[in-house]
Amino acid sequence: MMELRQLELRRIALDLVTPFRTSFGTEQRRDILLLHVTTDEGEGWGECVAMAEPAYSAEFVDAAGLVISDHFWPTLTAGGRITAEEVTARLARFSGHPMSKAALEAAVLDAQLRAAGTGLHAYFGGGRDRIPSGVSVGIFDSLDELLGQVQGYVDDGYARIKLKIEPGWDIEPVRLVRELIGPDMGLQVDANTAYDRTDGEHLARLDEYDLLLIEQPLPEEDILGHAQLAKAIRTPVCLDESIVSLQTAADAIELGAAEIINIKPGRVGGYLEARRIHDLCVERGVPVWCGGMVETGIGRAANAALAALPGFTLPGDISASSRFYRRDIVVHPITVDDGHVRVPTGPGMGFELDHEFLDTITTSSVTLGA
Ligand code: NPQ
Ligand code: MG
Repeated sequence: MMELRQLELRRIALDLVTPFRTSFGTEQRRDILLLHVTTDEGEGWGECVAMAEPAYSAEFVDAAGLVISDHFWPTLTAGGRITAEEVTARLARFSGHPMSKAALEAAVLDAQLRAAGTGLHAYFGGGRDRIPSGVSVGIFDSLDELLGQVQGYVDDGYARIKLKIEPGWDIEPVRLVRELIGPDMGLQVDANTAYDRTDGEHLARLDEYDLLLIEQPLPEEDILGHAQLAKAIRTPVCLDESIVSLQTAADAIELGAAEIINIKPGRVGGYLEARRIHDLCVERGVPVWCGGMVETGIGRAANAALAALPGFTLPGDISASSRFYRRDIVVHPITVDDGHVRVPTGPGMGFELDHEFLDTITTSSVTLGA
């Protein structure tokens, strides 16, 4: 049990190495909220994956800062000493905001694990020390640009390619990339909810390219539509935006809408709920993989520790830090070697901050007392 003493809300700005275009927008400069908690047993850091705009989900970074400082932190500290395992329950009276709750739980868990001299990898029961790494490839103005990027990632040794698709940018990019990478390399697509129920026949045309999965083709609330599509096409249907909790995962599986699940700790309210969803999927025989939200080295290290669990049988979006950033905020950024990422086993969430660089890209810092 720890006594929460202080919370720093720090905003940083980081440019992406290349613009990252998806069906919901183009990201170039990241505005990221980091949480730095001070307890009577030590400090911890957590990363909030909410984007600057409520485009991927309803959360956005300004709102995350507000709901954490005005609602979540006062409630967490009012309840006295706490463990990381109790954070979700203590915030349960507040609806929604899973990415904000997850960032708080992660910061407290980081402090707790560091105080105990152990790491997230061990906390989750150890498991693999290296995991297969996939890469998410955006939408481009030309097919040549796309093929050039994909060839670069193949040369980097990634184990699997994921292509962002949208109406008008789907069949042809997939056909050409399959041709480029050959029949044996893992290939999948992510629509980020860009299609609707009338697109079933069109999406069935992707079946001939032997895709691992099609991710979130329909709007997040259209669970029945995904179940109908799963029956209509051969390519397995994977859910991302629709899965915001253990309950929504269980229901989607029961309804036949999720043949595979992309687990993102921030989207489901934290690493502990992510672990619960993993365990449910193992029980139900549903393959899972760890999704990404273009995290810095803080979230990337923790995601790798989660993805070492046995049920993560498909390559995740835990790419090398260099896929997105020229320089990361951790001393040992995640790298890809022969298609795999080494799982950090260090104390806490497994990262060591580069404070000097972090201070140079900090755009604001507010500290709240208990
Ligand atoms: C997905 N992630 O799987 C998300 C979408 C996404 C790696 O494709 C900044 C922050 C830019 C989060 C772009 C990947 C982002 C982002 C795309 C998330 O649906
Ligand atoms: Mg996705």
